[in-house]
Amino acid sequence: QALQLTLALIKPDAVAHPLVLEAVHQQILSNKFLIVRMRELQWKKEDCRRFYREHEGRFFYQRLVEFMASGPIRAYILAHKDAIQLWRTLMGPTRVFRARHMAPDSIRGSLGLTDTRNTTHGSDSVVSASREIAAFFPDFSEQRWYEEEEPQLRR
Ligand code: DAT
Ligand code: MG
Repeated sequence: QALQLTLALIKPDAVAHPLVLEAVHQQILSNKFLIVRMRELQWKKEDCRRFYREHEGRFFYQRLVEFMASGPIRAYILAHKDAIQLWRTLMGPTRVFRARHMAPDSIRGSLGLTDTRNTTHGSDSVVSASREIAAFFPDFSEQRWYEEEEPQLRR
């Protein structure tokens, strides 16, 4: 089966709490994602604005930017069959009320704090995965990975 790449983030609310960080990491491992790259970093507000530019003008945009720049985040490039959809399903709905009620066992349903402080991010399409992987891992060549690594990893 062909593998797909996605970008996953563990947001500042979750990185700040070792048990929460570990719980999210365990979800990645137990669902048999391949961790292609992983790094921790702290973003400046300007980086957050660029990353979330599609939400510019929304009422939560400023809050979101401040939150994402408020502490360290952990970024992963993950590989799996249908990685983008699988990771989004594991995360659960964006908003905490919906997550807790509709997907209580999901990452956001069990660990999310508020609509903004919702533990994780996942790319929502192949196009955004490419853009987001490049934003966090500028030295990583997605094309090279699909051509040279993926054929050896799939099974
Ligand atoms: P997702 O992170 O599920 O892709 P999104 O792209 O619509 O959701 O929004 C990006 C982030 O913005 C989201 O993870 C948290 C914040 N956000 C979205 N909707 C919000 C709302 N109604 N109130 C507060 N924060 C919100
Ligand atoms: Mg989104």
